[in-house]
Amino acid sequence: MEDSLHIATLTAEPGPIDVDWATTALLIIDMQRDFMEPGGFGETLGNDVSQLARAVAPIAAVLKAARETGMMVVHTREGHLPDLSDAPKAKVERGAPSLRIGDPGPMGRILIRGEAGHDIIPALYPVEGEIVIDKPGKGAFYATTLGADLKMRGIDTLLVCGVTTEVCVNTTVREGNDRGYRCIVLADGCASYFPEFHEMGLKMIKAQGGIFGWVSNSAAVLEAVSKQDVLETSSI
Ligand code: TIU
Repeated sequence: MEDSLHIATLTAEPGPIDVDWATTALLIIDMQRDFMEPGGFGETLGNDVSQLARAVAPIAAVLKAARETGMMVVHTREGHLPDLSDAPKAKVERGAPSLRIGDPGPMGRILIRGEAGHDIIPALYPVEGEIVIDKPGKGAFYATTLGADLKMRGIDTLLVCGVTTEVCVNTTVREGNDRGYRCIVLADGCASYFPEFHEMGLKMIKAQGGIFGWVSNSAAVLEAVSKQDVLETSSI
């Protein structure tokens, strides 16, 4: 009976999904200054970083609700060790960026752990008790403890948001789906440097009956959380 108090139905595509907040984690992907702000990795690749700002407020709202609900919260950061020993040559030498991974930039060395640019933006900064996963790849499961951390907490469902939709969010959702997690992507909590890739990235997840997972949004999560509060109040 106690368990049922955590359960809510979330409006999503391709269809509604029942979620139990006790076995759900909010997974916030790479909301780092290196992707969000001028002078970081994202801009060195030639991108307009202002395209990503729209995801911040929806994520902040869901993060607040998750903290109030007691949901597990995980933040990820893409980046590499200062000696680049975990950075594949093929990644460092890719393309023709204005600055390469490890080069000194206005926010410190590009995409290097411990540098200002590598850290999470102040609006979404982790608080004590939240897990921060440092990942060398695009997916959050590859070469990290994320799988073990989720297993320890009995998590089976992931609310996924962050940047960018078609790169690190999609890669993580595909990894999570293959590992048996129900992945629910929050459309307005994700963003891409390319609006058309954002749209297609979401479509790819929910197509074919939800081939990789579900697509929902921040308002649906807030509504589901508020209904759970009513349920708990009325049961006292
Ligand atoms: N370039 C791009 O769109 N994304 C990345 O390199 N990493 C993440 O998505 N975090």
